[in-house]
Amino acid sequence: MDVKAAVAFEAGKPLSLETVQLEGPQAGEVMVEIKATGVCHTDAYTLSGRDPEGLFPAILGHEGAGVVVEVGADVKSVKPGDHVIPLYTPECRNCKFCLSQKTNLCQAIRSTQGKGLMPDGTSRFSFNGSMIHHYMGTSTFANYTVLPEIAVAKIREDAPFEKVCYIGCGVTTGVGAVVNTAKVEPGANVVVFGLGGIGLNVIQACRMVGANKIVGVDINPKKQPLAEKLGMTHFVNPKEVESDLVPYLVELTDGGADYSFECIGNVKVMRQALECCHKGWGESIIIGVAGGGEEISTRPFQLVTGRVWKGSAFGGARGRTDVPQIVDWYMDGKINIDDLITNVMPIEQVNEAFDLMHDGEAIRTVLTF
Ligand code: NAD
Ligand code: DAO
Ligand code: ZN
Repeated sequence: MDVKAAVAFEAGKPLSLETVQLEGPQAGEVMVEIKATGVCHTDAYTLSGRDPEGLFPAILGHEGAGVVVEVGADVKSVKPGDHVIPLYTPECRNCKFCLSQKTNLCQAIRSTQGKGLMPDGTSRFSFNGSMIHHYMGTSTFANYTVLPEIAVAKIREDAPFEKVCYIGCGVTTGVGAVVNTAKVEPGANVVVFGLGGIGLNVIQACRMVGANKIVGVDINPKKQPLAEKLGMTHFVNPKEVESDLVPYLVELTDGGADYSFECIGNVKVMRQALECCHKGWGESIIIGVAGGGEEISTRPFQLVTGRVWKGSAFGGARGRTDVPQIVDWYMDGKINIDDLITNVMPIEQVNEAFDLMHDGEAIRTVLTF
């Protein structure tokens, strides 16, 4: 069938709105009508050509929400009409990783997803007879897409698509890092580095679980008001701290953070995030994705004396299990998504959405179909 899609033909070039062809779902796959999709830094990173794993031509987008319109043979967990959020981290519940219960990094379709293909090694998208790659297994910059059944989370039908699409990446990444990876407990003191689309979700999850001091660190003072609305208790602009930042944060958190979160992707900040943690038990969670080839460093004695360095992908969330719960938290008013969606525009304005993100003004822009 013909579908409308924003196609990334080449790295570094604007997306091109085209009518492309989409084949129906094969066994174990579903076709989803995408109703809304967020635009995230990872899409921009791949489009820029800096992503060593980026493939072109491709249909980008990994933060969507929509409705199942068709299912292939053997699909049991969803049916046409179900509302779903696509998952770039699937949950097969059957691979070694899923069965371990120690990680959310399901590997069932890892190799083909990384090659921009469906599990059978082919693409469902084409343009004038030539293959177009899938992206992150989701390709939500199209009004219809095909995904493996294990890569969709079924959600309640009263949740608005143009809000809950953000749960497909940013919200779950930030909230999940707090509740799944760090397991922040009531009364904990936390420091959050970077108050963008991820860090603000870390902040609001820390408030939700009852953290005590929630310190936000950002070089952009414009981030302060919204971060405060979401639960930040103290704002620190490193450019305005006259002493060294790490001892300043240790002092502010009564001996160090119980938990810190790096939500920028800057390896120097990752070190600060570890070293501002409390001696003996403080845990630092790396969420930000650093540039290819970059390395982190600290003195090993930081770890010998009890600080812990961890990472978190998609908030440690097992998508089919945990995403519906996060949708409920939004619908119950426990987390705020509305204030984080700063712009909504039709897919035709996709390139403007990228410009807004680069300006640093928008937290999240959502595209509708
Ligand atoms: P963003 O650009 O919206 O936010 C980054 C914030 O960091 C901005 O407010 C900026 O002012 C601030 N900042 C930049 N340099 C700083 C510094 N030196 N000190 C303090 N603050 C600084 O980005 P985002 O969408 O929130 O994403 C953050 C990171 O998370 C990115 O690296 C992204 O790739 C990554 N990410 C990770 C996952 C995951 O699963 N681990 C998922 C999605 C995104
Ligand atoms: O190796 O199993 C794997 C895949 C890991 C993917 C983790 C994604 C981490 C965050 C990337 C940014 C997503 C928007
Ligand atoms: Zn699995």
